[in-house]
Amino acid sequence: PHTGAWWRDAVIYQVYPRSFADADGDGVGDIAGIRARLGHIRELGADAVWISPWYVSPMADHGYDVADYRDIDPLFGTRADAEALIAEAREAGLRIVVDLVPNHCSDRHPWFRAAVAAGPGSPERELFHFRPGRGEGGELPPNDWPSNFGGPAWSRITEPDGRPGEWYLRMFAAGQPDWNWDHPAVREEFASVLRFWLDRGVAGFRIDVADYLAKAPGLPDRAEYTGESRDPWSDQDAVHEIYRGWRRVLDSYDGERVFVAELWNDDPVRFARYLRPDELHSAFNFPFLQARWDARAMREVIDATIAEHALVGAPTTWVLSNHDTTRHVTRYGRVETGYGFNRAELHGTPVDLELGTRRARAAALLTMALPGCVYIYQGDELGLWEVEDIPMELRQDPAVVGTGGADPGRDGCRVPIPWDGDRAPYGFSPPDADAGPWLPQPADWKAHTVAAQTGDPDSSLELYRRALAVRRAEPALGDGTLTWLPAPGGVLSFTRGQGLVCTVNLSGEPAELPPHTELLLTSGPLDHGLLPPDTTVWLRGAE
Ligand code: ISL
Repeated sequence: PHTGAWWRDAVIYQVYPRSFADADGDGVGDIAGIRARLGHIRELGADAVWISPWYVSPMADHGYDVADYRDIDPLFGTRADAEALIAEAREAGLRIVVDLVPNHCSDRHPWFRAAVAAGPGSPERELFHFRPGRGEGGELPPNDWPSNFGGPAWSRITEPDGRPGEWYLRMFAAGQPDWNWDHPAVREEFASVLRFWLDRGVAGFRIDVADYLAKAPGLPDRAEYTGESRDPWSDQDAVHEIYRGWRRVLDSYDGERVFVAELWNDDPVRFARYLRPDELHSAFNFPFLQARWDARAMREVIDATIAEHALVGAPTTWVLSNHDTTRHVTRYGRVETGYGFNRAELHGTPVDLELGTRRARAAALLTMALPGCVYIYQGDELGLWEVEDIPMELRQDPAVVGTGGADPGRDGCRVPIPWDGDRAPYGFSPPDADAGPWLPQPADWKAHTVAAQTGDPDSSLELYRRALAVRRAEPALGDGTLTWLPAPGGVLSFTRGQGLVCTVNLSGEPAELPPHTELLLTSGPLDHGLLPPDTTVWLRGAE
């Protein structure tokens, strides 16, 4: 199974550097903190670490607004720290995947500042999407595109002469101007940034909003757009040519480097186009992340995922949570709806944490048994849930501000990791820290720290460690195919070859175990030899 390219069945651990570990005591995580805690990721059994942006940034979107793609923000450390981390990780058998944000930069990026300074009609402005406004005094945005963080996707600048002037496109926050990817200088710059980090030994790139780079020609209003993609600001044909160019850059290295695309597109055919052999190697599986805790829904999305990836020969990926989504313990534990992905709608509705935790454990064993690559978001392994009671005035996500609070934002899944101790900062910062954690940690996290869970056989952490150890040792797990086995309603059961069986009970009733010779692992205790609801078991099947 563990043959061929490493990324076809890797376990990749996502670090959100602000919230992982704070070595210098300013309340914000940093690279020194990651270096000090690499052992945790190693002991967990991951193969690689994807690190959310660590570049120079005013942090309008916590690093997804980049002012210098080749250097590290002082909040996180120095370039030497990053290089040391890459080297140490390699020694520990971990590859480092960095986050690349090519759709937009920061409004403090020198090229954007130069564009503002150079005035309308200047060649500098062509690197971005500057347009005059509509209306008499140009006081209305140039088109009707919406920002992902609420309101129009445009901001108006003050011209060098002090007058209100042109507008620039920014699909996210005002501090994140979109690059004009039609411009050759933008293309050259990013090819050079790729080489810069490849030369420093990174194993690959996670590509932020990978489907947004190319825009429909003329930036038409939504009603006027006649193209084939869902929206004029995303999934344009022209984006594929960009990725073919990037792939050539990557392939000029040692063949061990990988791209993973972040893109939300539920049309399987259009999605698969990004994964063609001369484009990107892999992409996050967001349809799976959004699937309800329901046997039919899960099976449908698993089958569709496998079928669409097989068409292009790309490895499947399985993701349960990340720094943008409500943590899955909470999603699976929604009492009133049974499941919930839409955070704006469901925020604060009752959550059964015990139920959510049981399902999260079962889901973890499911993803680790499926063919392909598994992503773990920091804290998944601790069974952390969405922290929903962060007071409004302490929330930091630009999505909260942009929507006037209609969107509770993503802070609840970004709360700093609890390492040890019985109260905040739970070892996230040193004992003599100058500042508290940048987001408040819950008062009841004492039992959820890494230290508290270590050695406790019932803990989420030990379940993850055991499961990844079995996955590593079992030739049947990892890349390959699966075969569904007959199972009662609400139960999913499949074999991975060599007799390895995974059975998930998504029904409300205890279920019989399939015939087996050995019980390898369960996500929770069996009930008189039966598989209880919301539980997964790994078995050695009877041949
Ligand atoms: O969570 C969302 C909005 O609140 C998503 O729409 C998200 O913004 C989208 O998936 C793109 O996410 C990526 O790019 C954003 C950044 O804020 C996210 O953290 C990043 O993962 C802009 O760079």
